[in-house]
Amino acid sequence: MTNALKAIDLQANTHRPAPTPLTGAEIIWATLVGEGVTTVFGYPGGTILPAYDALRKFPIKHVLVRHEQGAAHMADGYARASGKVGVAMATSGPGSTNLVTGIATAMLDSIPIVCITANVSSKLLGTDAFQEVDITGITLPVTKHNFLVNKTEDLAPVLRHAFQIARSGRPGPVLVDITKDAEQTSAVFDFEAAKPRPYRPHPMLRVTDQGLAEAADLIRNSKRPVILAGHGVMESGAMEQLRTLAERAQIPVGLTLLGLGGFPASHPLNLGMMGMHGEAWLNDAIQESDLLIACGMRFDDRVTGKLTSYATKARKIHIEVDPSEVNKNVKVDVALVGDLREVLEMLLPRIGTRDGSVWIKTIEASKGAVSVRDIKNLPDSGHLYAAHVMHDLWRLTGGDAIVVTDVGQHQMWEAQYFRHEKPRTLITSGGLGTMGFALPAAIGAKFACPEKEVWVVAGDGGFQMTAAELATIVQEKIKINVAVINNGYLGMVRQWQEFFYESNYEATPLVSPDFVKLADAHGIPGRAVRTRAEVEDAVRTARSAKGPFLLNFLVEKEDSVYPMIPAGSALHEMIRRPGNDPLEERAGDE
Ligand SMILES: Cc1cc2nc3c(=O)[nH]c(=O)nc-3n(C[C@H](O)[C@H](O)[C@H](O)COP(=O)(O)OP(=O)(O)OC[C@H]3O[C@@H](n4cnc5c(N)ncnc54)[C@H](O)[C@@H]3O)c2cc1C
Ligand SMILES: Cc1ncc(C[n+]2csc(CCOP(=O)(O)OP(=O)(O)O)c2C)c(N)n1
Ligand SMILES: [Mg+2]
Repeated sequence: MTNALKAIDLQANTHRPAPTPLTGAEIIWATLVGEGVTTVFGYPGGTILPAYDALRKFPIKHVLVRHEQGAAHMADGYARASGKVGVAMATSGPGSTNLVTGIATAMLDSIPIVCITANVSSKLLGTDAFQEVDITGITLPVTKHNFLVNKTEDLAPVLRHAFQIARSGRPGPVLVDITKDAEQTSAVFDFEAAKPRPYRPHPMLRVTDQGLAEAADLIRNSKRPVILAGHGVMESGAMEQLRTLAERAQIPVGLTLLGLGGFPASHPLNLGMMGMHGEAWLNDAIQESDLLIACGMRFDDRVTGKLTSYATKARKIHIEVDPSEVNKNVKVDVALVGDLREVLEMLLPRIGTRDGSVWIKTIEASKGAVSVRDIKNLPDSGHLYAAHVMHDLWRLTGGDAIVVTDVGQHQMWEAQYFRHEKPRTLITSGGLGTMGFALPAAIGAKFACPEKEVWVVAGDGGFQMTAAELATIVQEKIKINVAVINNGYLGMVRQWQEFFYESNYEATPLVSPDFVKLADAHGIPGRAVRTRAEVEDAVRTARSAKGPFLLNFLVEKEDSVYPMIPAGSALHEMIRRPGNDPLEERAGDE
């Protein structure tokens, strides 16, 4: 057994082994092992070679990506699917700058990842040496924190601190940049001694008795309450507590895009997604509400529309872990600043049963005919709509799959028509809205949950941004199904051009390769799907294939996502689907 592996034994923690001298390169891996990391996503190069050279001594799986952006998205997808910290690695210069979009994507959605980059040797720093960039400077605004390490003895404490920062409080990405000489020289490795000081919550994190009492009073006296549940439900693991609150007080629940799956789609109190492309009845209910209970959501502009006319009749309770989010976009009456699950556990004993039936019936009535129309029963017009594809994908997988979407119209149709029952089954870039996210993030999700069925749902535009990662799927021999929603356009931008720029389709018609042939070039089977009648068999074939499978859905080219609140308009000022269209805005249940 090498010294390095002996050092890893200390994970067992049964006794404290003697501190061991290791090279910096070995310390990186030994610390990752100690932190419980089993998989990293990365791409090598000159300055990070010492670390790659030491990798063979450690029980860590390295996934070779095709572009470092893919490594960051894979780490992100791994974190979103598992709730653990994802890890990406890159070399100096272009390797590290290629990570930036992936880091910003994780930052905007509060995802815990640690990115390890190498830099030139410390004596060359600041000399414009070959492949030198100031990656800590570049990523300062898009990381929760970052470090530059140029001393081997600092490596273990800094890396351990990085993991603590990434996963504590409001999670987020942390970057650790390591000079080449710090990888090459040796120091004593003592995992236990490198433990960071215990995480101390922000001093403003406090939930007072008075705050809890005020919140309970508001809930008791409210006639038209709505719970707004967000991504924080998943991040704090508060699904049960949220459900108890909703059921006990009979309060309907609306979800943000990133909150989907935090409350079961089939639950009678679930009103679906709120906001720009959310359910009309939910947006109307928010505008009519007298009490909003925001749980782990940050009142994003896609959610509120025009702030001055947002839910003006409602008092507001905000349960949120990051004090800087409170009163940022929407002024609230009661702020309970802390971890959502803990706060709900403190609040629930004060919540009694309520009769919410009048308000719930009012909302039900506002759904009108839309809620009872079943998309499957609409006559087949010969056209294939993305909505059909999403609905069938949900039906045929029994909703029991992880769906990783890209960004655009297909992302919104997925949110509307695939009904997520469980947390962490929708993985999507919400805050940055990063095209190219889906394929690499799905690879990360599959490594996190190898037993789960994983589907990529991507547009023809975004898929081309990171399609090179098909080769990673093949090299790693993993089973992922890919659904390209191919409308021949950068569809979401085309929709904005149609609505707001007099249908001037500048730079949005898109010529694509034959995606089935592209898959074939990678050794991945595929099929083009042109009609609704073919969807079911195609999905079944993809699911039953042993390896990855690609479906190229050639859908209606100029369909739009409805409803839509134009940017800057009030929540109730929705553009609705024009009448007599073959598709209703929303499908009802089966
Ligand atoms: C094309 C496009 C269209 C979109 N349209 C819509 C739309 O129609 N509707 C919609 O909802 N979104 C839409 N989005 C997504 C939108 O931009 C935001 O990403 C999303 O609304 C944010 O949801 P969130 O606030 O729940 O999650 P986040 O942005 O992740 O915020 C989570 C909040 O929870 C807090 N939190 C984290 N952990 C905890 C914890 N343990 N305890 C308590 N609080 C915690 C965080 O501090 C943060 O404030 C769209 C995105 C795109 C790309
Ligand atoms: C990296 C990046 N560049 C540009 C955009 C702006 N944008 C948002 S949606 C979209 C169109 C996406 O087209 P496609 O992938 O074909 O999906 P569709 O909307 O057609 O479903 C564009 C260009 C973005 N979100 N991300
Ligand atoms: Mg498209």
